[in-house]
Amino acid sequence: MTKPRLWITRRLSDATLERAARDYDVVINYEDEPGTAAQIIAASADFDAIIPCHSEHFSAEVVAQFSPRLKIVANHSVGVDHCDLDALKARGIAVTNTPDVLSDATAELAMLLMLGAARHAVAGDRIVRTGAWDSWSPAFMVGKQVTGSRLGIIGMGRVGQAFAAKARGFGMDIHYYNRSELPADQALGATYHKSIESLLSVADFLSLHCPATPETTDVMNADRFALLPKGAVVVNTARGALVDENALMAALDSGHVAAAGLDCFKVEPGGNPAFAQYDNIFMLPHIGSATRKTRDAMGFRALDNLDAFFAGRAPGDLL
Ligand code: 8YV
Repeated sequence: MTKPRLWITRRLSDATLERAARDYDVVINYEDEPGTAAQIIAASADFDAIIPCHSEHFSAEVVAQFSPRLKIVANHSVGVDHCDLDALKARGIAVTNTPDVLSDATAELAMLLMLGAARHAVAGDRIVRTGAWDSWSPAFMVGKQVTGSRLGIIGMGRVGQAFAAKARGFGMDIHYYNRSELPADQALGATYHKSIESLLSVADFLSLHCPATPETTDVMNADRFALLPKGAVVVNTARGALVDENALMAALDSGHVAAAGLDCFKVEPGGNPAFAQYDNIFMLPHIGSATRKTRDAMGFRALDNLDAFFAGRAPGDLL
């Protein structure tokens, strides 16, 4: 039987690429540049399947130019805001993602950002690294204590719950907003808020874990930042689209928000150059899921979805 033809748009983990080469007639983009619209459109004529990352954009305009060969887009990501799902479905193309396997890695990074933002990681690192550390005082680099503080989580899905589990280890009092209240065995004592506004009023620390959709664009805007307790710390490991970046800077300028930890930005790659002047923004370049273990698991999950599809079964992560 001829193997399905597969395009892997980026350099995935070695184990993933080896397994893909064993089971598929695969073309791998070892150059690792993001796939352009023209490449994606051309691939729809040459391949039965694509494993893309969030760096390849399947907009309605791109999908409208597809040839009929492409049958499945098996994303190597949990977020699918780079895909116009309606347009893909309308053409009968199956779409899958990779939930679960990246929850812990992303939650670990959220914890790093929360702690780093709360405790002056950017300024502290620089002052030691540059040899500018020439004094000490009890009032020096005093931060905000995480232990015992109230944590607000927007989006209590898999990653939100994984972050809550880690935050419980820090003795945090966990509150959340979600489209629906979780059953007790998942909420594990976390307090449900029916509105984002109610959640924000208690969020000494706020962490965003919801998908980017038209409804969640700029979910943290000027009005919402104003509802946080003074001195709150904001963490975003989800998507840059969730935060009005000018409103965040205004809240930092006024001191209403004390610090932020960001792994995601409106513009990626690159981020927001205006953030560079803020020592109280601890930034990382969208590496929430970037651990060896998780990269292998994401690649294998995408391949599991493809295997099921080409064996005539419904992929486990069919959207
Ligand atoms: C990845 C992500 O960096 O899964 C997601 O939605 O944003 C990250 O895990 C990326 O999408 C890998 O393809």
